[in-house]
Formats: sequence, structure tokens, C-alpha cells
Amino acid sequence: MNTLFHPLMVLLAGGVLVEAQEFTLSVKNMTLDESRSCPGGYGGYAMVMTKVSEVKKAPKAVSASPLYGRMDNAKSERLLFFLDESQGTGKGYDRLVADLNGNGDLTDDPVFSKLKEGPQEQNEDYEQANFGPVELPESKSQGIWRPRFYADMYLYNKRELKSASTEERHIGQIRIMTASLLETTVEVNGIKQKFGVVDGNCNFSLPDPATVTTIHRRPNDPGSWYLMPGDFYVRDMNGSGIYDRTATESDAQIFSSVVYFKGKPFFARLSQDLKGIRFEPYTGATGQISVKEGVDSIILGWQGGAGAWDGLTPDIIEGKAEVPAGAYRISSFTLTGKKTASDWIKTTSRELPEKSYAVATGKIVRLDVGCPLVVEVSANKEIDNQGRESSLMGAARSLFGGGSSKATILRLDVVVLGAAGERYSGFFGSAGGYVPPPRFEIKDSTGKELASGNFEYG
Ligand SMILES: [Ca+2]
Ligand SMILES: [Ca+2]
Ligand SMILES: [Ca+2]
Repeated sequence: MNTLFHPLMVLLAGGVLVEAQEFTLSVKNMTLDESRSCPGGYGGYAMVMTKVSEVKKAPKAVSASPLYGRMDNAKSERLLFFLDESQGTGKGYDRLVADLNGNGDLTDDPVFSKLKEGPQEQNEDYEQANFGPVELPESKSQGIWRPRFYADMYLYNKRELKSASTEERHIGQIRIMTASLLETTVEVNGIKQKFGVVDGNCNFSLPDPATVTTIHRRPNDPGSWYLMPGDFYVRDMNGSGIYDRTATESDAQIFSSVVYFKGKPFFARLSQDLKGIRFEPYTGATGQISVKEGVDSIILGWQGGAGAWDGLTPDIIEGKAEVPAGAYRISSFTLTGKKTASDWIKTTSRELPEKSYAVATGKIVRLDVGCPLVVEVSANKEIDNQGRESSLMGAARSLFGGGSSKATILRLDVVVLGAAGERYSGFFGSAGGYVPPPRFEIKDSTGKELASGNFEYG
């Protein structure tokens, strides 16, 4: 391993010596497969349109329907794309140009051909193809790291191409995924581990901390507080040699100033030139959080002195974790219900009441989320005077004369709520995959079944 080990000694106020350690990072380029499966590498998105006004000049297209893309990221960087069908109209988009020099002219940039690897599909309505790796110019380098990415094109609105309208139309998206990461092997507090930093949001900038946002998940949802991840650490937790990502476990951790090794918090600092990462035992005041049985993989927002929020992924050991003293909010967590060690169901809550927990020095604060869970079913009669079909209402509405111009619709809703009022959605089982959505039956007062069906979501 190309790891440099620099034990540095830091003298604390009490005269105690603690060890800070620095590890040398190197750039690792990823294959398309590695990029697509990289935990924490969720990417950035470009809209694909029939026209993008910022494109000043484009190559002469073979296709009668060339497409254009535009990605704007939070750092107010813009990247323009051009897509063409080199074999002719309707033969499939197999050429990608990215305006890497940012001049709005797509005739002076490299052309990428569709990759043979990765998911691909092509029919009248839908098309998917992957391109890359696309390397940004040297001028976009940050220290030792020069951003590169793969482009995953998916056109889900191709029927719009047949429209005669000359207006700009939305045809699909290009997801750009980081194609490199910074990597080292760390050895801290008895843990030896492959450790990386990944440009998860693929905005060609490292590192981006999480930012506070409000997420609205359904119509009329007042929204819930959430830490939107920026970039990620990746950690080979199980020593498998790869960064794993499954439906319920991930080797990615939200980028933070505090990282845990065997239950202990460490300050983490990435050098500006991205050549190294340094860990130093957390020497500020700490307290503890405790959680109910089954609560794990918790992501906490820690409100720092300046009021900014940092995303912490504490190591929970026997229901407790040491955390810096301060104000906290829960951003998300996983709840595991076990029948036996190998028979379990997991669910994640990302919808929590706006509640803060103050952790004082040396004190334990109990986080009240988790069991008991309550299943709340509500039923509302609605009059739909247009007689419109709706997949959500479909099952129940046939009962009350669906198809007539004035139908009565019974809208059923089921929510799973936890002890602090947190909401759960999506249940995964040890047997693999989603637990199917719950069934319902509607009976009259004599017990005769009037209707039955499944709720639409798990
Ligand atoms: Ca250009
Ligand atoms: Ca980034
Ligand atoms: Ca692993």
C-alpha cells in the first residue's frame, strides 16, 4: 500500500499527548462498473432538451433530432452537452460531446462514443446508454485530483421527439457519476481500513459538506428537515477489498469533520491539495447519545458554534455513542427488527419531527425514535367529478361506480409512525428486496368482503 504514516504529537492543555496521524491519498480511477456501484457516488444531473439556448455552436448533426443537455451545479458551474445519432435518425444516440472548455461551442471539444458496457436499452419510448470517462481540463484540477466522470444518458420522454412543436422539449436526463476517488489505507485506533473520499455529488469539487434542506415527499407535505449529503467518505468496513453497497448497508458515510474509529470520534481534515487526510482524536467536550433497541446507522446533524450543521455518522456500540457536546437533530436512521439473527426486516426513516437534542458534557441523552411503531390507516371519501382514473384510487373506486361522470372515491392511506412521530417508508427483508406493500380488505357490517387490494407503496 502506498501509505505514508506520519505520527504527529499534539500537546493538549492538560499536558496529555495525543497522536494525530496523516495518510497520503492517491487518485484511483474507476471503471464504469465501479463508478455505477460506488457507494455515495450519486452524481449530478443534466436535463436533456431539444434545445438549450446557451449552446452557441454545435457540430453538424447526422440525426434529424440532435439533443442538448445542460447541468448547473451549486458552485454555479455549467456544463453543456450535445447528443447525436451517428448512424442516422432513430438509430440511437451514440455520440456525446461535453463543452469541457466552457465556451458554449460544442465543435471544439472531444467526442465520446457510446460504451459497450453498462445498462443499455433502445426502443421507441426509452433509451439508455453510457459514455466516458470524460476528463475535465487540467485547469479544473484541484491539487492532485483532476475530475473525471461517466455520463449515463436516459431518455424517458422520447415520444416528445415526434411532436411537430419547435418549442424546447424535455426528453430525458444525463446523470454524471464521478469516475475517480481519492484513496488510502488508514490505521487509526486499532482499525486498518481502505478509506476514500468521493465527489458524491459530482460537481467537480471536493469536499462538499452536507447542507440543510427541507424535503417535500408528497402533495401538501409541510416538508421535513433533512441533511442533504454533499460528498462522501467510503470505508471498506468489512475488509472485503471493495466499497459495498446493498439495499440496507453502505460503505459510504456523509462527509464530516468528525469520523469514528472503534467508537471514538476523531477530527478529520483533508488537505487543500488533497494529498493527505489527517485524523486527530476529538479533544473537545463530549457527551453520549443512547438509542432504543434496533436503531442503527444513524445520521445526526451536529450544530457547530457558527450555527452550521455537520453530518455525523456515530459508531453505536451497545446502544450508545460518544458525540461532541452540542445541539443535534436526527437526519435519518435505520430500524432493524429481528426474529432471528438471519431473519430480519429493516426500514429507514428520513421523515422526523423537527426536534433538537441537547447533549451536555458528560451527560447521556436518549433519542426517543424507534419502537413501538403504529400503523395508521385513514379513509377519505372524495368526489371526483371528472371521473378520472387514478392508480392510487383505482382499487377502491370500482366499488363505488368508477367510470360514471360523478364517482365517489374512497382514498385509503397507510402510514407507519414511530415513537417520536417519525415516519417510515420502504421495508426490506433478509429474504432480499422490498417487503411487498400491505393488503387491505373492505367488509360490510355483515362481514361480506366488498373489495380488497394492495396499497401502492411498501
Ligand atoms: Ca467548447
Ligand atoms: Ca463535490
Ligand atoms: Ca467492503
